[in-house]
Amino acid sequence: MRTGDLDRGAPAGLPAAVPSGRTLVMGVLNVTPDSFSDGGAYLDPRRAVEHGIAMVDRGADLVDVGGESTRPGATPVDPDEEIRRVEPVIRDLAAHGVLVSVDTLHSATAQAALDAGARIVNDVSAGVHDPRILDVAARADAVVVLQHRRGEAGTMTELTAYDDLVPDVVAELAQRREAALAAGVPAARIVLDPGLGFAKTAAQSWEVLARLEELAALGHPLLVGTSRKRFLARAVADGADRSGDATDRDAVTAATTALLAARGVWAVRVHDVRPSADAVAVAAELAPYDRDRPR
Ligand code: PMM
Repeated sequence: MRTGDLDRGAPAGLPAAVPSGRTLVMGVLNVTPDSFSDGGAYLDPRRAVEHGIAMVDRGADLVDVGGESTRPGATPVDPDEEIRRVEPVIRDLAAHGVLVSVDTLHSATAQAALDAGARIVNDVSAGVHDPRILDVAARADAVVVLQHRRGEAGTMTELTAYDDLVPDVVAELAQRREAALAAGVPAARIVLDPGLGFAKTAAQSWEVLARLEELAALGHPLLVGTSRKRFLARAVADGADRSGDATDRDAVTAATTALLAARGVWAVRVHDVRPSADAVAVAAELAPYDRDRPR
């Protein structure tokens, strides 16, 4: 683990106005009744758009809009309902000049989101759930985030038996990368994500987080989502996480952002934007003075 060791640049094809040379902060906007930390808060499209813009005002560089909860055991959502939730929100945010990604498993939702102005497709199944999503992204010249997981929301907590955790995660993501390339997504538009908390125990999530250089060796920019996840609970001081309120993990989330930004990941996906934007700024202030940093 060393400064800058995860830096693989930025994906191609994003607007020139997107900052470069530092880690980006992706704000989470869940337009769902049941997401684990903010479910139900932004089901009304007007409130969702207001929250998206407020996140940009607080330092988000892009906003990830999702209409289906990915938490373990969540109820699957029909793509028609998912489109009804996310499409108006994406259209409005894009019209305000916000860079938008869509967090979806479904090709129909990805298509509707791209038509509404999203530029990034974030699929937590990396094209396993609905392989046509990769064709949709390729045709639209979108950036694609391929996240590691096993199984579906209902089964993934049972699928944590790995032969060799980090090499297995890397090999499974490498296969998804091959599927994306075969669908016509250029390598330069692929971002990889280790999928912390997805088919991983708490200890496994910490280990993957510590060993991200093995994932970076595949040569793609990394997106990492630690925000409010259960595995962080053991790092919350004084057992303050006992309330079951996921916002108790916001300070620990920002601490992970500082480390990830120092290591040069492309982006972090967070709910509470301001502390992570500050953490990125801390890493950016220190970076020029680090004589070991790869350039
Ligand atoms: N985590 C959640 C949802 N989508 N997408 C990516 N690429 N990486 C993640 O870690 C990730 C994700 C977890 O659910 P939340 O939206 O309630 O935080």
